[in-house]
Amino acid sequence: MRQPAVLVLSLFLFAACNTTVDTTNYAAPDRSNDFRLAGKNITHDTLFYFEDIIWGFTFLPDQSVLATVKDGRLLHLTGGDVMTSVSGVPQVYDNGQGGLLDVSLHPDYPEENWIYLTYSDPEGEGDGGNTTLARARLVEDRLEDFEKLYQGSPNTSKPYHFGSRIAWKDGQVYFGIGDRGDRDINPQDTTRDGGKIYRLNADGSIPADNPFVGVAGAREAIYSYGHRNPQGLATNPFTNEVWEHEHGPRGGDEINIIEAGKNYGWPVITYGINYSGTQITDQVSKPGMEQPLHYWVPSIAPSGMAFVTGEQYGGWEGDLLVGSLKFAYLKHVMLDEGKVVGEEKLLDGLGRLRDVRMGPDGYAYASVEGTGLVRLLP
Ligand SMILES: [Ca+2]
Repeated sequence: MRQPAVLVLSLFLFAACNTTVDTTNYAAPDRSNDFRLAGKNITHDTLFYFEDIIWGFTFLPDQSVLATVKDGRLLHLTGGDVMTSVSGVPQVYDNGQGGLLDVSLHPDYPEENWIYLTYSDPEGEGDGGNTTLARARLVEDRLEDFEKLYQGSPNTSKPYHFGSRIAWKDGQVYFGIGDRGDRDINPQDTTRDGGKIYRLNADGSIPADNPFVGVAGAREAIYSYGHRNPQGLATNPFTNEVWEHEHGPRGGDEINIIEAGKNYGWPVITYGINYSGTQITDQVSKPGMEQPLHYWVPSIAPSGMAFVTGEQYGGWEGDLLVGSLKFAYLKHVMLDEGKVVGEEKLLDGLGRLRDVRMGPDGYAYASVEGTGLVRLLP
């Protein structure tokens, strides 16, 4: 049943709350008087109805929403059910898991009025596509000054594992490219794209202190490697660490804290097995390879990730919200001093949960396939 229009409008009309987190103070939330609101006490309202896949979304300063649709549309949602398709979006390779992927604003937007996008790019070497990070300016629902900042290469027509989310830390942009279905050649080889987290300056240049700068043959944009398919990336506002999650095979989805130059093991070590049930490796650990902070067996197929800020959800500040495609719920991952101490399901059965973000009003928002954009209400 459709919600009253007043609820739909409320997304765009709420008073701006101060949810800015002072990242110069990296203190973890004080849990001394903690109580945690139980997930069963969470409900939602639907702010924008949409059947297709909203892969990513972000809030503009006027509290309207930019949303990517996997098929290549970039939507500007300005209130009610009003949506405008932004023009000037590049052609995407909409195949399998590929398409128009994440969207993010420059952290100093609108002074630095750049919109960042990741997408499966059909241009470049070879058939098929690979993941590109690009930026452009949004001018009256047109993209202008479009620039590609990084393009994974070569293309492949495999429809798997494009990544990718965009995150920011200290003015630099991080994004991921999945292994593109070539686990035996890409993730462990830093001279190849795929199975990596990358770091660039906001203008696309490569930071001089990136870990593989000056290493013969290496792709110097690489920040970490040995990843399978990252579809969650977010900077922890309490610790200033970049957190990632990635799809494992059958079992073995992981949460990792990303550090420069480190090897996260795929496919040499994993807690998962092949979809067919056969073993990939009998190794779950190896010297020189990072252990995940947390892993899921069976797989939840994680998508989207946000740290809870503010006090709307009593006691959840500093916890993680992670979407599950497979089980069609939002997972509340409880953290204490950087460790996972509990999990619970939210919005159970609502739909394949693709992305989750904290909104400027201090509420969490999620994009749900077959439903649209919803807000979590305590
Ligand atoms: Ca791993």
